[in-house]
Amino acid sequence: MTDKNKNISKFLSLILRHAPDTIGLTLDKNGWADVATLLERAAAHGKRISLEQLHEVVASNDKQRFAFSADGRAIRASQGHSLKSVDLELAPAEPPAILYHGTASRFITSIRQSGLKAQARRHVHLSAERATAVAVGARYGVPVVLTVRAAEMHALGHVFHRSDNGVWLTDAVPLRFIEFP
Ligand code: HQG
Repeated sequence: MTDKNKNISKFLSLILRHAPDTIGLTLDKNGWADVATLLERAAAHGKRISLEQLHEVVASNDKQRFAFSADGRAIRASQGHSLKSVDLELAPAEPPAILYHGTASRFITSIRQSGLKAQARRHVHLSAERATAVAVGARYGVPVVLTVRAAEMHALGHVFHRSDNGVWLTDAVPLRFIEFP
């Protein structure tokens, strides 16, 4: 991603995951924003993005964070929302035996007490690859990778979803399913 596209991606993350109201935009209940309205409201708030640029950002995004609707008229973030009102309506999915969660060393004492809980976001985020978890954890400090016995959780009735960009989501991970390094 170029610096310019990264900047637009950050702006879209803010608007489509957390705070559409900062530019007077509303998302529908499944998190979709009308593309024309998004570009118009963004421009009115000093953020000029062309339709072509938007398509480039979506296509070149390193984590494929955004997706267009089938008709191309709407756009949404594929995961990572904090907005309580958004329901992505992802189908439940069967996770692999093990999933990883990347966190920072300073959160370990708390996680050892209460397990993994969604903080500002709607879900706890897990990944199938350890390397992804290292990068996720490094955002907050010295990374620590926790191993989650996902298949066992699933067998006991915990619901998992897989976002369109491959992130595994669940409401919370109780302590007994977590292995610490
Ligand atoms: C931690 C990025 C204390 C948790 C990434 C994490 C991801 C606890 C932080 C996506 C805790 C929440 C999400 C407990 C969990 N006590 N701390 N009981 N339970 N935590 O940002 O997973 O680049 O909401 O370990 O790639 O870091 O934005 O979640 O460190 O997919 O597209 O509380 O964000 O994607 O932090 O990251 P976050 P996350 P994007």
